[in-house]
Amino acid sequence: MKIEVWQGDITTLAVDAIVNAANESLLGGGGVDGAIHRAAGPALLAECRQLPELRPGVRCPTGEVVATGGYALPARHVFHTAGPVWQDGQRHEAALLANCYWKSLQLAEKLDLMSIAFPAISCGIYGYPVHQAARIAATETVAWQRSHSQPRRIILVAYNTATFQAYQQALLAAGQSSGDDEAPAPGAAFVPGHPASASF
Ligand code: AR6
Repeated sequence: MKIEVWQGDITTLAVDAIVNAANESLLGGGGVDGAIHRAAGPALLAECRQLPELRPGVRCPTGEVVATGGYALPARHVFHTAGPVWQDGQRHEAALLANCYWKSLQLAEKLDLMSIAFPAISCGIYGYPVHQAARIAATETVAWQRSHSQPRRIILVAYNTATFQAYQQALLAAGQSSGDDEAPAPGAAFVPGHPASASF
């Protein structure tokens, strides 16, 4: 298998887990977080409110991951992670962003999940430069897939064409060649015929 890149709305994906680019409070927000809460329905926020606060207002420290149900989403689980706010690149942003990916994959393996989809964590409101973030997403997911058998399907979701292209470049740089060298896994057609769908 290769890391897949898909352009579109992550809330439509029927995968075992979608990752939410949340904030430390886990009480919702804009961007993909807002879209996920709208699509999941109010039960998602109710579960998030029940999660313990580690410090006042912090249910998920930056770089960590917390799982909830998916409720009205086609995905079974939502993995909420808080990406770093981009400052100047000197505040451990890269290591924290790498943790978001790696710890989500560890949690997926622990929960025995087969498929996971990531949005471009930190690349919207949090201002992370897209090409740098794409390099981290590609490096972490390719390294994971080389050393683990599960989750078998790892999908990087781009909401726009620039992010889609950044992922393609970053996956090539991470050593994943383009081209279709393997048949898709059974049940892989979660978005049949989507024009911007690509499998690497
Ligand atoms: N499907 C896939 N990707 C999406 C979707 C969608 N429906 N909507 C947006 N994106 P952002 P962040 C892309 O801002 O930078 C929230 O308020 C978007 O184009 O959602 O980590 C949280 O509560 C971008 O590429 O997340 C936090 O406070 C990427 O998702 C804060 O924003 C991430 O953009 C987190 O900021």
